[in-house]
Amino acid sequence: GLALATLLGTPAMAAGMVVGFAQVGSESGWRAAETAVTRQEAEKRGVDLKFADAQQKQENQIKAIRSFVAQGVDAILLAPVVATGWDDVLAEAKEAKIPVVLLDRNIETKDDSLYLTAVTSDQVHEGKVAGDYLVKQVGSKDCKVVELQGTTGSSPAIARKKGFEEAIAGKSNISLTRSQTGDFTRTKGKEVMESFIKAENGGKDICAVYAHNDDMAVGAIQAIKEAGLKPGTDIMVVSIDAVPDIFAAMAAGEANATVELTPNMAGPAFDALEAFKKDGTMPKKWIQTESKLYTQADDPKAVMESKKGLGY
Ligand code: GYE
Repeated sequence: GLALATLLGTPAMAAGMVVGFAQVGSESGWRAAETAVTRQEAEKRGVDLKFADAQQKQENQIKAIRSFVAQGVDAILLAPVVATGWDDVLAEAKEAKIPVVLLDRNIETKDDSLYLTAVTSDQVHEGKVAGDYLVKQVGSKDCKVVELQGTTGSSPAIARKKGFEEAIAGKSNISLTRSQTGDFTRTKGKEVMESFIKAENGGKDICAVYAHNDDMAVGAIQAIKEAGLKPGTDIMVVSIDAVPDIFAAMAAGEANATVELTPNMAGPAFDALEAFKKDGTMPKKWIQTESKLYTQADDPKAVMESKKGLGY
């Protein structure tokens, strides 16, 4: 049994591999699911996962990476909180011949050799998908949109803004009137939405809110309700991630659409690392995950149920 399994090489090719994971934090439901899936994937494959929660601070992630390098781990997973400022610490990992795989966020660097591959979605496209949906729903009526941005300086905040702006460019009836960071959290999403509502005639002048993630959208929904308006009808709600809570909101008619992002970034990352460790196989530089639009027409209750077990 054992010898055959070893010969076939199917299970646990990464068995014994020690992998450090420099995680952003636990700002969102999606993030918590990604952490859960990463732990599940590691366990399934016999990977010893060293987990470091950076509480949204780049300096903590840099410290975690330095500590992983000092421990001599076999590989590092990095979900970079912001896009810039990684060159020095990644050069240290490279020097120690420790491959780094980027998860869910991108970095800006002139030296692509500082990481093995990146498992991410096309974040500009996500913003574009959300924007295209809104443009279609709005038709020819006038629409003032407010935007809740993700963490300042993070690749999804930069790219999701860009993609959305591309979608509404040239539509003279649609304008982005306010845009501020809600740091990808429910609490800040709600707070910022409250201030938008105050500034826009008690919310009556707002036609739609575009949130860079579902958690901020859930916070915004709360703020809209407290202002005595109906989310989903008085103010449209469009966001990104596809966490179970947004499907509950869609089922209740309080959210309109979301763009799906898989929390399973670690699966493809470990696949790439296993192949690389085995015989030096170089993965594609970008392992792109899918971005699918869901609306109220997609049986949100059923989708919500189907999400359970995927880290949620
Ligand atoms: O959409 C958001 C999270 O980095 C793409 O981070 C990820 C984003 C995700 O906090 O919910």
